[in-house]
Amino acid sequence: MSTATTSCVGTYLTRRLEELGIGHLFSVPGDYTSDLLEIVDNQSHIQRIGNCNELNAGYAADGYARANGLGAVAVTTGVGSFSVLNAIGGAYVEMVPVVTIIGTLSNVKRLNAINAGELFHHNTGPGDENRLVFQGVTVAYEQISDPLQAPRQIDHALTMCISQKRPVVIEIMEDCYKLPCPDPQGTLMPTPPFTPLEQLKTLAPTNPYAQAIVTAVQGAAQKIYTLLKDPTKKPVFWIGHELGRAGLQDLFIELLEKTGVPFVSSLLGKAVLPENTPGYLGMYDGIFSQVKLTKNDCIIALGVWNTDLNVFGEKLIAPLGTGNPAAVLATRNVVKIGTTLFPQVSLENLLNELLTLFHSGPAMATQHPLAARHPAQSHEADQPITYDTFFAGLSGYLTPANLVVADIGLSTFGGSSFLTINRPNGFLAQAIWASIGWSVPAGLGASFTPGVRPIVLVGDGAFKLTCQELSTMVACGCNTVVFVFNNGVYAVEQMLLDSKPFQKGSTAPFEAANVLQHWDYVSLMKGFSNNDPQAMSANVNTVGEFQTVLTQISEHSGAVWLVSINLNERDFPASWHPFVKPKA
Ligand SMILES: Cc1ncc(C[n+]2csc(CCOP(=O)(O)OP(=O)(O)O)c2C)c(N)n1
Ligand SMILES: [Mg+2]
Repeated sequence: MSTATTSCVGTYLTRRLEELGIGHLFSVPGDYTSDLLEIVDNQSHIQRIGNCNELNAGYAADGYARANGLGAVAVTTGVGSFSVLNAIGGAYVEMVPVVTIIGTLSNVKRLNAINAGELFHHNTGPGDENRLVFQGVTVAYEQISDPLQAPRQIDHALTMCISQKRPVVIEIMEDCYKLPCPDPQGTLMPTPPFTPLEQLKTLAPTNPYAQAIVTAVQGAAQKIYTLLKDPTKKPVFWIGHELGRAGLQDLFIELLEKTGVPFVSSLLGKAVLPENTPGYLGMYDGIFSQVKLTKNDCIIALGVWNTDLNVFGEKLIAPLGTGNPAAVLATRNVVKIGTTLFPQVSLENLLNELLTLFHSGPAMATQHPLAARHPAQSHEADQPITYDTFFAGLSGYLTPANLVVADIGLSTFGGSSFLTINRPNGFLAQAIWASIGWSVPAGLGASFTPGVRPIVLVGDGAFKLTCQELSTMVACGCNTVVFVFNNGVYAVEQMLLDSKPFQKGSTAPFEAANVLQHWDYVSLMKGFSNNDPQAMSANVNTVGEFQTVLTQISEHSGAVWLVSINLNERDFPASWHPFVKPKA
């Protein structure tokens, strides 16, 4: 029997990535990684994308993963890996599956470092520095030095990534990429981080642990069922991004149809379901909300994470022991109802059990009249552009082919709730980790989704961190549209410090640390693209100019656009009004 294989460590990895749907690898070369990039270019179907720096490559892999299911980035050790860390921290916290490949010292060099004290470039020592740095932000870390063990290690890391939906690192010694190894065997499949309900029910008669989980799932479902059936409670669903990450939208839609109960989204869960879904009332994001909810409402939160930015300025979810008996929080495999906790209850098992309860009876009538949302307002063409007129204009322009990628700034909070997004998972924001500058590279990553034209919304301060990826967009023939909110300040920081400069008629100065150097965005685009005709840019000062630019963006559908939305530095989205009050 022949034992010949056609794989080496590098092709094994690229084949596995291809099987999992990776068509693009974000990267910056380095001598510890170059052999791998050569293999990607010459022996795989993966398109290598050359980024301007490793942080951007990491954000791009994150945006790619949010839009396509899995992302990958390859960097060199130390100088590259330490730069990509911020992006991987965000992916870990927000449950985005990203594979980071780090090229490191060969075994021989490592032994020289240990035995002869030789210090190699990009290294802090001979040891395990990457593992130490990444251990808090990965669910698997594999260090490959033996090609015969590489298949097992690669398969383990990738399986963890697609199962836990969180980042992993595969560190490969520089002399390993081209060494022969066994060919891939079988297909990698995710293993869910919980046991499916049907299986638990089969095990339950003889397995007390399974029985305890079934009891918890059934107890939680029964309590929620009772609340949903009681029209005096006026229940409302509040959905979060966990519903989208776990792909449970269809189950939730079935529940909506069975119950007739309306729903709101969280900021993180915005557009998990298309926002024209019957029963959608709008976004609830704390003090910015158009939809008002209180602690006393019968809120059934499904997959909502209790984060400070998700419920900005309000505490809707009371601590255990003080809760509203009709408030439900089902998230991270625990269900909390009033003062009772039901552990080990995954969202999927809960939804399935609830649907079983509802299947026996007829669908309930719609319980709430649906709210009319954001009535359209007309604006004069010569009116100066503001956050509010921008969002009103963009909302009317978006189609399901657009994916909105929003950075952290005044516009994310409140402003984005004025956008109606009818594409499922059509709104991406890094709204927990909240690292400014994420959106431009993440928009690059999302641009490789077939049939999608991403619209990036970014403040001028955030833009300055990572804007070089505009040039990568041009190099890759993307048609991304980037709107920069050019207000010349770190407005959010000023709001949080002291909102006085934003009060009506105020002439109070901004804190010096929050004032930005102005940029010429039209010239910048010319420089970044080397005057490529497919790189377009414009200034927008009025509502009329905005409408004109939107028309041009549609006409030049293959071009990358950078549009400067020139705002008064004291402007803010109307939803910030509750925040703009004298400092106590
Ligand atoms: C990497 C990083 N550095 C600093 C911050 C703190 N920060 C949060 S918002 C913000 C200002 C953003 O300014 P800009 O992009 O101009 O948006 P605006 O506030 O003007 O809407 C800063 C500095 C952060 N979140 N991330
Ligand atoms: Mg700004």
